[in-house]
Amino acid sequence: MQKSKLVRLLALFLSIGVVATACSSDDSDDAPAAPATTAAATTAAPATTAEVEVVQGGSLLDAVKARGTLNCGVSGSAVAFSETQADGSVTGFDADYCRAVAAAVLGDANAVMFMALTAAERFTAVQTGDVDVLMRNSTWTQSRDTDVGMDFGPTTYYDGQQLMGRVSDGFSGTSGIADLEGAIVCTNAGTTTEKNIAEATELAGVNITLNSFETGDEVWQQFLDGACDISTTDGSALVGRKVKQQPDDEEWVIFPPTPISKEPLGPVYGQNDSTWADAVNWTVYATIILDEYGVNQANVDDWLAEPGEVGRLLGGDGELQTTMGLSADAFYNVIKQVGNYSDIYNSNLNPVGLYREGSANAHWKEGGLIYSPPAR
Ligand SMILES: N[C@@H](CCC(=O)N[C@@H](CS)C(=O)NCC(=O)O)C(=O)O
Repeated sequence: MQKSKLVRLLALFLSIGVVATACSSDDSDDAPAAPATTAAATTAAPATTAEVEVVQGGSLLDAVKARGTLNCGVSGSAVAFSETQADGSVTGFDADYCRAVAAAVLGDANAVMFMALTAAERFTAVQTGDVDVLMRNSTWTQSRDTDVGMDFGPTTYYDGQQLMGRVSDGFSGTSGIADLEGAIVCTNAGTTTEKNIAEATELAGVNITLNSFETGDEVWQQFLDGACDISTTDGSALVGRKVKQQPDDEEWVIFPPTPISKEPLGPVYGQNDSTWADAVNWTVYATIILDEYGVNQANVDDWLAEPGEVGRLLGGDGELQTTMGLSADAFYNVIKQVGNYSDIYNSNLNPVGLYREGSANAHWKEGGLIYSPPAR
């Protein structure tokens, strides 16, 4: 066994020991905790089952390959990002990134077991190993990255928090925090958006009533019923919900023009498993790099003989993929079965009116932030 691997395994055994000790006072059960149902539980200590699975297999990458399916956490009700359909299938930008990882790791984009999670449940599901990866409009923050046993992958969607109000209440596209005095503001429990709005109004000396709900559907029902003056969350979710619930209505208005926060959304997985992290991260990077070259789902077969970076990523010279534990054609499978970044973005987000052009999600050569390290 390589020394580095041995050291890593020892570190994992030690971390399990620490976790077991930390849990012993209030949690004698060895089974993974059920997903949390309250916001407070998002900081629960990790259970050990997934980590044991990782130790035995060396990495979650081996465990997922042995299982043959990817367990992927999603929202299930985030319009255009992950929506559970009547037939049980899940569609959307985040759902497609679950499929992309399955295509890379398992050669089959359909080998995904989706798990719908509320905002408050999602991080416990990562910590316990209930999901291998979370693709659930989850914002990368310092506390989440450092406090609760998780690592974050590359940002797939640069978002920011905005608010939705009614024109008849006096709100317009240029309204701001200062206009919220006395408003009943609704959002989801266990989110950055809940914290951001509380902080922003407090700092501005504006008094609001903040009501937090477990699911997005509850928030929107409250807003529709008139029980909330304002609904606030990631701007993309406001746009999606407006299109879904009030497509032709000018009454709902989104503001302020510049979001009140940064919400970089992307994959989340258990910490300290860099082999697994590499598999997820380079899946995302491959969709970005191949997009730069114009290699997409429709034309990928025409590029197979291409030299250089495209050839390396598509498997002609696929040593980089095999070295990281994937098949040489792992990223060919991603593009062929799911698509490149633009394919995934445009097919899911254009229909609700979200476009890359002019946004932070544009290609870096077009003034955006979507950028990948080189494949070499
Ligand atoms: N990005 C924020 C918010 C994520 C979040 O859960 N947003 C809610 C409010 S839109 C959501 O996605 N709900 C699904 C829905 O809109 O139904 C975070 O990571 O805390």
